Order: sequence, then structure tokens, then C-alpha cells
Amino acid sequence: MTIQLPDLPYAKDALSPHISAKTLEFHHDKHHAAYVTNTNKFIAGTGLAGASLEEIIKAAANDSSKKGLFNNAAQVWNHTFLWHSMKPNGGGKPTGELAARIEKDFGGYDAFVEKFSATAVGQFGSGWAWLVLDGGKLDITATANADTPLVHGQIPLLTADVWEHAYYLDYQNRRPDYVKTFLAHLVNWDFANANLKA
Ligand code: MN3
Repeated sequence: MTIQLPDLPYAKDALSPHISAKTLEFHHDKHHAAYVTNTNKFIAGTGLAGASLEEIIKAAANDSSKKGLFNNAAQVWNHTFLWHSMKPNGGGKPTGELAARIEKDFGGYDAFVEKFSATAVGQFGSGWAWLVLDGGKLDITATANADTPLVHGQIPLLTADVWEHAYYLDYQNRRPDYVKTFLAHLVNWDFANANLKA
């Protein structure tokens, strides 16, 4: 079994004007695709062929000789999770169970926005901002490079990619504007709610 590149769950221009078709073309067809190709190269000869992507990530995270495999496999998983974390006409206030949980665990939507934005903007260099479930409570966390909450005992609910390749064509160095747009126009609360239930 080889790891496959999943299709985007929407057309390349579906998130425009917030994220351009050009950005999604490079981000999915080049960056995500390269992580898939490299993961399959690194798997060869490790005994992990046939394992699920999650099993590969967890095995490689605890093995310093498999850093290259971890980085690429985790990036495959993180990006597939990212595509579903966004949707056309998304963003704004949460719906469903998460609306109540955000009120309870952060003290309201505005406080959530403030903390998520500060975490995403404040991540030094490449990485990810996450809404996670940690010990039954919502939390916001950042990971560097390919690191993922999957290997930190947390359940990811939603993510924003803050690697420059995620926003540079559309926002150049203005990461704060990208994060603001992500929260206001792109967040897929249906996906986050489904992850909370599962
Ligand atoms: Mn990316």
C-alpha cells in the first residue's frame, strides 16, 4: 500500500478571493504532492509499508532515525486535515456543540479569536495553529514545521497552516491579514464539530 494524495474537497478557485486558485494549485499539487512522494520513498525498507498514515506518523515520531519519514508523513496528514478545515463561505462564529464549548472553555468567541490569532501569528517560522481537544477541554496550540497534535495526546479539531507557502502569493508577509481572513471567511465549523463528536 502506498500513501496517496487526496483530491481537494473543493475546486481550486472555491476559496477565492481569500485564497487564490494559484495558491491552492501550488499548495496542493506541488507541496502536498511532494510530501506524499517523499513519504513513500522514506517508507521503502522500513517495515512500515502497509501501515496507515497515522500508524506511520506515530511510529516515526518515536524513532530519531526516521525524522525524514516523520516530517513528510506528518505533513501529508496535516495538509489533508487543513483542506477540510476550510470551506467556501466559511468562517465567522462557530455553530453546534463548538459554539457552547468555545463559550465555556475560552469565555466567548472574541476571546477564542484573540487567542487563535495570537498563536498563529506568533508561531516563529513555519508551522501550524490548531484548535484541539486536550484532556476533554478545548485548547489552542501551535506546532513547528511538521509537528502535529496527533503525537502529543491531543485531538485536532481545526488547523491553519502558517508556513509561508500557504499565504505568500496572496498576502506576502502579512500573516496577520491571512489569519484574520481564515477566521472570518474560511473556517469549516462543520468539520470541527464532526471531529469533536468523533
Ligand atoms: Mn502547507
